[in-house]
Amino acid sequence: SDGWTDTRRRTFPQNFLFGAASSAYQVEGAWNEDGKGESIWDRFSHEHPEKIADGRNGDVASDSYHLWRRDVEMLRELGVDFYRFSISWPRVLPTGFPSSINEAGFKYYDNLIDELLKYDIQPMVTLYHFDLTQELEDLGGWTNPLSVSWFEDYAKIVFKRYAEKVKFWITINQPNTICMEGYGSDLMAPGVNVKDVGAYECVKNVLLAHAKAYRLYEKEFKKEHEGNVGIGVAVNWFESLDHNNTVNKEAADRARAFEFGIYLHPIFSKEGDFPPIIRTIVDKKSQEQGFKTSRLPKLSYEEIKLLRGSADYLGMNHYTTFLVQHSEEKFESPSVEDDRNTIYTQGPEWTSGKSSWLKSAPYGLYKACVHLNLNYDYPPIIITEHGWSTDKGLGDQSRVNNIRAYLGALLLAMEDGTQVKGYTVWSLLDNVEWTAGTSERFGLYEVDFESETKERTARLSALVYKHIIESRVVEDGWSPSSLKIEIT
Ligand code: PNW
Repeated sequence: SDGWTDTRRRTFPQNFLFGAASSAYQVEGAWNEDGKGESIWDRFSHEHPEKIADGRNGDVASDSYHLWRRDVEMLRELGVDFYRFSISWPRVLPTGFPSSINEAGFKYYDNLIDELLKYDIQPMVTLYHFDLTQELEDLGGWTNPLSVSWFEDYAKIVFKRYAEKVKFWITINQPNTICMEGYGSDLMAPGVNVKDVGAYECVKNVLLAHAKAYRLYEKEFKKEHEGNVGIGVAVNWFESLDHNNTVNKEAADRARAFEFGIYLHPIFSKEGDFPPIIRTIVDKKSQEQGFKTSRLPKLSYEEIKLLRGSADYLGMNHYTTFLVQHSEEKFESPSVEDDRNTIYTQGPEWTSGKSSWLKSAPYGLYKACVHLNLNYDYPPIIITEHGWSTDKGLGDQSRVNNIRAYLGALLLAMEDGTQVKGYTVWSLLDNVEWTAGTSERFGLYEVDFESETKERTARLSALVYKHIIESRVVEDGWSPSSLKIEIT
């Protein structure tokens, strides 16, 4: 058999962890309640309502700030081992600085965490999922080298408060989104669009912020509390459009380096530092463009050492695959796009999610795992996000197909030695999908955003996921309608 069509029954090991995810801005709402500070997404969505597809922003969102009991009830219905959620920095430190601590904000997370533990669901806490305080942004945000210590100070307060109860930590979610879209474009908050040096300054600072938080935990909390600290990186797969075309194969190498190698190499490679291919390209371009120093900042020997090995596991966010070509057309210069110089397409035959970028190509997850194994020597991995978008509606057969297909690919990757400890569905419930508003639904549970009560209802995929968790099996051709499952 060719490995892709074989129907042998594979099972997830008993100690494999299944979970579901969300993030603060996307679900909490209560944007200015009980002393919460303003975040860059509050500012961005209020100043640019035209950028939010259906105008629905995070002001109320899924109202999880008030409905957390129901959220935990849903997690119990699913039977998950853990819940990945993020702490809103501006909710707990309204200015961003430790000089002002919002006890009411912390109380919300106290309640959520205690409720989870009461039912034996492990909290997996993301410290930063895109919602910087506006006050820190006004000081330059992630382009200011001081952001490293701002984040470290914040992390220390949160570690102190929850080290006893939280054993899984993610420092920062998706540096590529933060830096390339938040600073290198106007697509995501803060949308400052500093294409020349901003995005790379951000990359360096975000990486160092992560590493400082990791070392802090290692030094002050690890021994007593034995938690695991990782970073969340978008590791989608990037495949050359054709395989007998050297130019496109090199373009795919560049795509992988610029999309995720730039974050993984400093942390997970033996040598550390930025990937040589990026150093070479950006140094050369910078010189041609008349910069005195490279637009890609240098890492000092100390910084390289600090970063290398600064993760107990890789939090891998994987959604889709892109086919890569070398670009003949010139991009705006200077910019990261121009440095990378690639064009992405996707297979016309691949099933489409609701999001324009989301196509189903499960072999990409397998290949991404093999790539990580070869380049970073079989790193411990938790899939911290994978998911599928649909319209609203409960009959989400396409999500069921997608999750089952990707879990099947994951089992193959594990059979070939990939060290995967757990898997997380994005998302537990419908939420505010950044600039897509609520026009793209990722939830296992539907949220009725029209209603005052933001009622949640299980979709078909919730029932299927529950069954997968229980049985540890993903069967091809398995039809949920043939089973009588009840949500309890
Ligand atoms: C993630 N891609 O972003 C974010 O971490 C979540 O907050 C978000 O809700 C979720 O995915 C769904 O969009 C991504 O282009 C954005 O492949 C884009 C991609 C992947 C992940």
